[in-house]
Amino acid sequence: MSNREIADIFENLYDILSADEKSKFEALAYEKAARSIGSMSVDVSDIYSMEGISGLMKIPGVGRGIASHIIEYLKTGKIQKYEEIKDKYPIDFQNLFKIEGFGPKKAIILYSKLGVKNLNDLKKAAENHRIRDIPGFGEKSENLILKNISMLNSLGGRILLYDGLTEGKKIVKYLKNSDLIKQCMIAGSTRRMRETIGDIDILATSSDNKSVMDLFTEFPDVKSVVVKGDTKTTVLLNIGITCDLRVIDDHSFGAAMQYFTGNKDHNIKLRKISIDNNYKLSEYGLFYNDKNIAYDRDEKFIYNKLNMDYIPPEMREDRGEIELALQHRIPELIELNDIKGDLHVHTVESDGLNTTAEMIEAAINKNYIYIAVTNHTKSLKVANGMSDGRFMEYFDKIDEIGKKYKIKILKGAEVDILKDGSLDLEDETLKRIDCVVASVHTGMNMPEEDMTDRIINAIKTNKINILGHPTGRLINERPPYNTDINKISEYCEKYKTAMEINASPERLDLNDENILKTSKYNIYYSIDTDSHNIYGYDFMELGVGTARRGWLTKNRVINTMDLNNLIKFLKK
Ligand code: DGT
Ligand code: CA
Ligand code: CA
Ligand code: ZN
Repeated sequence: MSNREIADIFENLYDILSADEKSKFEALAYEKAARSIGSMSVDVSDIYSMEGISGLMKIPGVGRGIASHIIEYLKTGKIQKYEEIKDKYPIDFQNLFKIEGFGPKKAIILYSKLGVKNLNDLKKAAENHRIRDIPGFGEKSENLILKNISMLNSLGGRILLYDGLTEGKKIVKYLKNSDLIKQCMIAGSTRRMRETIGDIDILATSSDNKSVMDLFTEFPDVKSVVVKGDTKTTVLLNIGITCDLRVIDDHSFGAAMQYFTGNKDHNIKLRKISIDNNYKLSEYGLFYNDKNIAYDRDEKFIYNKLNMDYIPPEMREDRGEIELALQHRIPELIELNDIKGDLHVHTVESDGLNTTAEMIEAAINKNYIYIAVTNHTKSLKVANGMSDGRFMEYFDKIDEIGKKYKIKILKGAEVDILKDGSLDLEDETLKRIDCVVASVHTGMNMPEEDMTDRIINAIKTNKINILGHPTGRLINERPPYNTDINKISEYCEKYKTAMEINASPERLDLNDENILKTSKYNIYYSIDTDSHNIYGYDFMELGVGTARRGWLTKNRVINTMDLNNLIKFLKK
């Protein structure tokens, strides 16, 4: 299927050419062609092979000139004019568009006057105050550019999953709230629950594209409109990334969701398998003898037609899932509904913001049947860590409060693993604890061998139930500790210590890759939110998403157990 590639090139040509008044009409011609080719369900290569150039010229918006570009692309995989323009303007448009108010026109002006090709050049130019004197910019926009760049850089151009998912849901809700929309869903990396998001992708179907796009650009969190078209509109959001909205034919929704969920490598492999089976897969459908057999069908239909199990979005990373699906061995992944409680929760007693009663009531609202209250221990002074004495008093209080509720309150602690691997609580105190989470919070720069020994020594005390945030990384902020995760897994298996999948947005620790690595061992996991207030419970969705990206089934996760089995596990 070449339609998408050709439409993208024409869209890019539109972006570039529309910057110049002189080529405005030419630009509009490309945009028109991009629009009709981008929404066609018949492949242009089929039209060309059956009807030649006159067939192509029947496509709305395609004249002889554009038709010959299409033919050129079909024959050579390139369009010379586009290659030349890319040579003339070697500009990283996509990333520059992430700056507020930046469209093709501004990008080309700054390239022509200052040689700005990318964000780095732009930053230097702004820092040296070379932008303020360019007509149409001024001091204010120079400052704004600097502010925008520092925001983008601090996030590496990508934002946390939680922020992308929250914003994406908000946009979908906003669009669905109008009566213009038939179907609307989040696609892309956000749907795959990747830990960071480069841009948000949303698909919608409607009989009134134009009004949908108007509505979209009026969304209150939109900072500026990057490109507005009838089938695709890109906006910059206040949270610092862009969002693509594609409005597509309702009958192609399943195929489009498959295509735009990605990832790219997964899609490429799937397309190859389609061809091997005499099908053609595209964002418009699954075609057999030019008939779209996926008309009005969902993603599952498409995977099944290709003799595969349905592959959940979180697995679509070309990490062996396609091969597994062909053998009908896709596991039944854990779901948010399987979670019966949260085993890592803080309260005001250490560094939480809500009282024990408030945290309990919020857990009841989540329909949980148990939680473990796990405050910090004494050596973690910055988090108001509790002494053994305070824990003992607190446990009396929990026994008392516990009687009032149907939900089971497990007495817990997040015990510091000290530098030598010993635990930061007396044995007497530990004996009273139902659920021991143990974590490293200090001395995080130890060499690999020392850090591995430190954690293993802690596990070997045989008093730990859950190894908290096992690698210590903070996304875009702090690298993981140096450890040998395989060796640690061996000891977790031997001592029945679950590894945590910490669901805090900036942690997601273990991450997907480490789950895939460690799940070869016969170990369990605990998906916990590490909540410091009642809203923290909502992070569970991120933890489950991460577990699904690590291919986990519910029987590997201890907080899907009923209370009796959980208590059995905790007692070892
Ligand atoms: P991101 O935005 O960097 O977090 O990651 P994605 O996966 O959301 O990537 P994005 O937004 O560039 O594209 C969304 C999906 O659209 C991507 O996962 C697969 C599909 N897609 C985009 N471009 C291409 C392409 O050139 N070929 C194929 N086969 N698929 C593509
Ligand atoms: Ca994306
Ligand atoms: Ca995108
Ligand atoms: Zn911690």
